Amino acid sequence: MNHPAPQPVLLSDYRPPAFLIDHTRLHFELDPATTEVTAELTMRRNPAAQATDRLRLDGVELELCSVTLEGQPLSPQQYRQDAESLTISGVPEAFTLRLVTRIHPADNSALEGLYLSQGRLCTQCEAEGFRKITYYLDRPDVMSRFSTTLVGDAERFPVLLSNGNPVAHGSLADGRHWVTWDDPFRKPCYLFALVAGRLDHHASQFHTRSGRTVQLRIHVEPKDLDKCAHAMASLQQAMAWDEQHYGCEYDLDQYNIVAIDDFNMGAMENKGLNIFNTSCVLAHPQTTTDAAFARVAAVVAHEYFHNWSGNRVTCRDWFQLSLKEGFTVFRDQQFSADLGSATVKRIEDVNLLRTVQFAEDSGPMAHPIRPDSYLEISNFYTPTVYEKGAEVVRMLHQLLGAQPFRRGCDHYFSQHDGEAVTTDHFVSAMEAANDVDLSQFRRWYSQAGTPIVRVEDAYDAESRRYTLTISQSTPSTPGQPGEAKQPLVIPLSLALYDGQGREMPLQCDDEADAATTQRVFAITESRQQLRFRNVAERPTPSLLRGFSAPVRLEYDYSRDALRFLARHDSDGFNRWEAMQRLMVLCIQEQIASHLRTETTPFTADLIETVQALLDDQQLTPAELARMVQLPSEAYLSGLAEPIEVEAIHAARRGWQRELGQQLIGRWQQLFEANRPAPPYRADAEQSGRRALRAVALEYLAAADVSGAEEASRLYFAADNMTEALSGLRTLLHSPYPELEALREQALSHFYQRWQHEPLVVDQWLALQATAPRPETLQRVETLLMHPAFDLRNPNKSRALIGSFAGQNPIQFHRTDGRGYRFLADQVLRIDPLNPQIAARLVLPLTRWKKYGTTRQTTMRAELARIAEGTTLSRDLLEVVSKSLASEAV
Ligand code: B3K
Ligand code: ZN
Repeated sequence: MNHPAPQPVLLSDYRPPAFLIDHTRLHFELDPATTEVTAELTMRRNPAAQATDRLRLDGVELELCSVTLEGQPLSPQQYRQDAESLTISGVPEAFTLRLVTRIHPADNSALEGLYLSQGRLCTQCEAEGFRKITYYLDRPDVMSRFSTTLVGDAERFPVLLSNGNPVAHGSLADGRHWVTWDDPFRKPCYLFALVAGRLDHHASQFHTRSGRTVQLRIHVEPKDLDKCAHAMASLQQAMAWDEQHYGCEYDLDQYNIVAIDDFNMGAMENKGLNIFNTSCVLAHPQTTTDAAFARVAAVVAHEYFHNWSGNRVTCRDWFQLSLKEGFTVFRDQQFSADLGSATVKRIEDVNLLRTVQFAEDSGPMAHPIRPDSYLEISNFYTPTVYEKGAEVVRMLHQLLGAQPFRRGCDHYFSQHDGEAVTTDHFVSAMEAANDVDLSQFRRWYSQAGTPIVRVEDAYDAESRRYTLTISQSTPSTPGQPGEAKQPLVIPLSLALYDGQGREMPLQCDDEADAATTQRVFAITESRQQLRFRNVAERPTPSLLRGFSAPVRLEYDYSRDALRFLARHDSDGFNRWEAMQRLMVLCIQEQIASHLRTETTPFTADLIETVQALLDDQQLTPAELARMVQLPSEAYLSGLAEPIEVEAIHAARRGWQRELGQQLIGRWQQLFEANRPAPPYRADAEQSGRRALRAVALEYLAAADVSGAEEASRLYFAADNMTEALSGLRTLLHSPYPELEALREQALSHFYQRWQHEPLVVDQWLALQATAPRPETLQRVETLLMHPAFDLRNPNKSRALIGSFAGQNPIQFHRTDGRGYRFLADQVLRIDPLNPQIAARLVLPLTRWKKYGTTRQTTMRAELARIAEGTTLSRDLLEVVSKSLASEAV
């Protein structure tokens, strides 16, 4: 590669900032072509840092107009400017610095800093976007009080929003108007935001527990005003929930949310002014699926919860990202669990963790939840930092107990309010509030990789003793050889079942009475035993209940034991897990048979167990839907090495057809019986029924062509997006050649009907990109030219390119390598426009090591072709070069 190698940023290089900024006064003359930004910074040396009179400010792609120090204009000889900074030497102890810069929002396609989306100006500053707005100390441990004046054309920008509370406004003679916002809470610049444009809003209020009234507003395009009620209700629920469960109350007079079409991720928690991807805020039964309704509620809550876990207490540096993200994900997971079914929520969260995060952990980008080095921080907003980070917080909750955990949180918030801290401060707060020692637990923050927990058991009928032998190890990850990994504290929640399906009392060797039937044991050694006495018969163990730790559990469950647990385990998650394990075994049997080009009969045990579950009145429709759904190809791939793409696909499909055909009457009956009574509600009860109907429909369509025709009828008759998409997807993904015309008819009907709803068009693109059919790639290539597609819009490129590469294994991994070439071509087109998105989309290629040698070679050749680009962004360079270098690992 012929790039000058960018230098990694290291956690060990952290030094406190040399200067502090007490007050930041910003003045924006807004214009899409050229916006002028005046920043007046009240600064002083940091008494906690080594004294210097050399001030270095961050700034990227800025046109510097003037620099004034203590009222004196500086000449260009008095400062130094390079591509990333402005340095002024000889600054006094305390001073005011005034900087005028110009920026060009309309040309900003990276969607970081100040940019234009559908005629509206908006910002994204986390992690390091503020330096694209003005020169500043762009690091989270510099917290400042912000006052912001926005000036803009009153016609074009009637709404002018920033952080905090509005304190003044006025009009100018030239048709412009202005508003000044003041944020009384000190914050790092990554939480700064502004929005200017034509927006309508949906308004409501919230009365805090101390009696203050907060004005809540969701700002959207006029056409989307009817899609705000769900987000608003979710916000109000989240505000009440955080008061009740964490004692956290909102602190400003206003809470504004703005929906934006062009956004790199889901949403952003800017103080008092959240900016959201439209996909995470708009919801209406006609255009939004149940899953998307749930996502809106979760993301609205997540951003709201950041007001305390992130904004009031923020991160010292970006290595600490999981401090706010892991904790906030844990909080939003708790909130969603409280709102709907805790079991279903846990199943969904664990499914995501095990498919996406475990894959990351076993690939070239594996990193601890607190990374210690990066080239580009944007690449570390990962499932590891977020989802595994949340699991680490959950383990603290599990090990300490709910009340002690809450005491720790109270301590954390009260000790560190207004500060920028580290993950270590969080763990220390838990220790201090509860008088415990969590030093070994801290390894979870620094050690990467998914631990493997191996359990073996022995029963001695004579002495009535049962022994579990537990060993743990963590595989090698880049920079961390397996031999160097240390044992972690692993909370192992378990119960033992007798032959009648009853939980047995847990009486450990060293304890007097058997107090409970479920316990959480803290496993701390590489190898350790748990010994139980007075065990009347050989038990069936229910291990890692509720997925009590983010590990791969290995225990040689017999198929009978799995069937038994799937029927009897009182832990809803482990019931599902037993089914998953049973299905994995059955599918693996078929995979092996495909690889030997033999046929192996489908075993009766799975069919019988599914049938028994379908008859089980105790399960809710939502639980049943998850329990009888086969594990995804992505999950099955994570268990295989090398990944045999075709065999996995065929084996899973084979089982789907078999279960479909064997239980056809039951699927039909479930499909009919679970139609929710109108009107539509996206609540747990109704969406559970629709989920079950969708699963039943998939089995029916796998069984024979009439099921796929049923799917088409559902599509055309549906009065809500959940069922319309369930019908359309099932039809589209079904294998019957005779339905070709029907598929085309349904697809064009869908587009005709929804072409004016961008989020629905995204679904239309994703559906086509994920169809496991040989012609899909050709179709995706054609769709790149469709008027509905826009390479600059992240939702569109994720829907078409991201879904194809990430969710259509059989077509992406085509043996002719065209899937890989397609992805590399698109990544090379996107990188100059939007590096963050390019670095995300490329990820499926970086996992080459998991595949057979032919695929490895082709995938690596495409990565090498990307790496040859001379103007690669730092984002893409980091991901691609780490993947290519992983040869050596
Ligand atoms: N904190 C933001 C993510 C910012 C990503 C910047 N590349 C959203 C969230 O986690 O709430
Ligand atoms: Zn977050």
